[in-house]
Amino acid sequence: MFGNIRFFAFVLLIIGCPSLLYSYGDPPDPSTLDGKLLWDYRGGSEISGYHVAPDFKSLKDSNIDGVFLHRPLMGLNGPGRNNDLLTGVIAQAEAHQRVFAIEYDISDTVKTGRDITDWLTTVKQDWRILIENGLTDNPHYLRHNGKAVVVISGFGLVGKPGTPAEAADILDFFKHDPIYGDNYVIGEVPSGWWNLSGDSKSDGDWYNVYRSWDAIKPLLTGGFSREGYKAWKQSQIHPGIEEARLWGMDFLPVIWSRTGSPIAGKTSLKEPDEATYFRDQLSELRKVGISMASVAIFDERALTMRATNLTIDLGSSDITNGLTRPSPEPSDGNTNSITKGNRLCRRNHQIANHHYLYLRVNDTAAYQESGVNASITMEYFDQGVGYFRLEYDAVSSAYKNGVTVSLTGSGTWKSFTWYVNDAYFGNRQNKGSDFRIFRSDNKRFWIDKVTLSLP
Ligand SMILES: [Ca+2]
Ligand SMILES: [Ca+2]
Repeated sequence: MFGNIRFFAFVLLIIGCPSLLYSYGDPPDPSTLDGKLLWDYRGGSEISGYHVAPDFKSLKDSNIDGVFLHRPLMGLNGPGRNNDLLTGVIAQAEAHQRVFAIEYDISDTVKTGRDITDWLTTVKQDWRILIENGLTDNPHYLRHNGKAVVVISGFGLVGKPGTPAEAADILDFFKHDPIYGDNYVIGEVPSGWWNLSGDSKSDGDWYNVYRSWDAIKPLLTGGFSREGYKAWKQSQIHPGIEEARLWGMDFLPVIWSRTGSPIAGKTSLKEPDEATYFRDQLSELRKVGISMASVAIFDERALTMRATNLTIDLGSSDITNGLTRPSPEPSDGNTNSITKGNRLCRRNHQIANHHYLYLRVNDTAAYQESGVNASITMEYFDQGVGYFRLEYDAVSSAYKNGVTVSLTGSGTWKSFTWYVNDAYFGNRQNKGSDFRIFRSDNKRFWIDKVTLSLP
C-alpha cells in the first residue's frame, strides 16, 4: 500500500542557543528541547527504505541529537513494523547516545480510510501501552520542562480529518490525563494557523485549538523558494511568532532542503547551494530572534549537506577548497613552504615579525553572518613551547580570540579544533581575511591543513 508514496523526513533544529546548536558529538541532554537538532523521522526514505531505523551514527556525525519518530496510525493495534521501528530507534539511540520522542500524524487516516472514532481511540491506546511499557522512562526519551515530548501532526489541515472538538479531546488526553498525561505537546499545524487562512480550515473553533499547544510547529515546507524566504519570513514567520508569544507558546518554524523534494516546481540544488540555502534560512530566523526551528529534508542525502567543509592544504602551491591565503599576505603574517615531519606545509617566514597564518573564507560559503556556528580544525607540528590561538572575525569584533592550544614539544603532527558560535566572516581582518592563527612567543610554526566546517 506504500508503493507509490514518497516518504520524507524532517529535521528539527533548535536555534537561539547557538552554543548548543551543534553539539559536535557530545551526548545530548535528554531533559530539554533547547538547542537540539531532531530529525522528524517519517519511517523511511529513498535511501534507507521503509521501517528501517535511521543510522544514528550518521546522525551523531551530522550533529543531530536524535529523532521525532513518526508513528503511523495504521498497524498500531497489532504487531508489526511500527514496533519494529520503535525497537530499532531505541537501540540506536542507546548505542549512539541520541534522544527520541514520538510523533503521531492524524492525516494518516486519509490514506487508511480509518474512521475518526477509531483513530482517536487508537492513538490514546497506543500511548497508554507505550507508557505502561516504560517508554518515557527510557533515559533517551526526550523531555522538556520536565515533561515527555509528544508531537501531534495534521490537525486543521484542509482536506484532512479531525474536528476542533476531536483535536481538543486528544490534546486534553496528552496534557491532562491523570495517568498518561502531563506531556509537552507540540502541534504541527497548517501555516495559516494564526489567521485561519490558506491551508487551515476556516472554522472559528480552530482558533482556540491552535492556541492550546505547548509549542506550535507550522507546516511551511515548500511554502517559499530560495529567493522568496525573506518575503516568507515577513508574511508567515513574523505574525506566527507574535501570535505564539501572545499565547505563551513556543514557536518552531520550518526551514527545508530541496534535495529530493517531491514538492512540485522546487528543483533540487547542488550541494554547495543546498548548504548555503540552509544557512540563509537559519540566518533569517536568527535575525528575528527565533529560538526554535524545524528543518525539513526529503531524503538522508540532505543530512550531509547541512555541514560544509572548506579546506586548505598548505604547501608550495596550496590545495584550496573554499579557504585561501590572502595574496599578498599581511605584513605580520608572511609564510613560506617547507617540508616538516614528512609533510609539505607552511611556516612563518621570520619568527620575530610574522606571528600569524591568515586565511580567507570564500564569500559564497559565509559572509557577514549573523553569528554562525563554525568549527576550525588546524593540523600543526607540535614543536617548542607556548601556544596557538584562533583570532576570528566575529559579530562583536574583527579579531575575537578563540581558546589557546598549548604546544607540548612532542615532535609530532597534531590537530586541534576550535568551536565558535558567533562567526561573522565579513572580510574585516587584514587583507580581507576572515580568521588568523596566532603563534605565541616569537616562535616558529608549521601548519599543514586547515578545515572550516559550517552548518
Ligand atoms: Ca600540505
Ligand atoms: Ca571572506
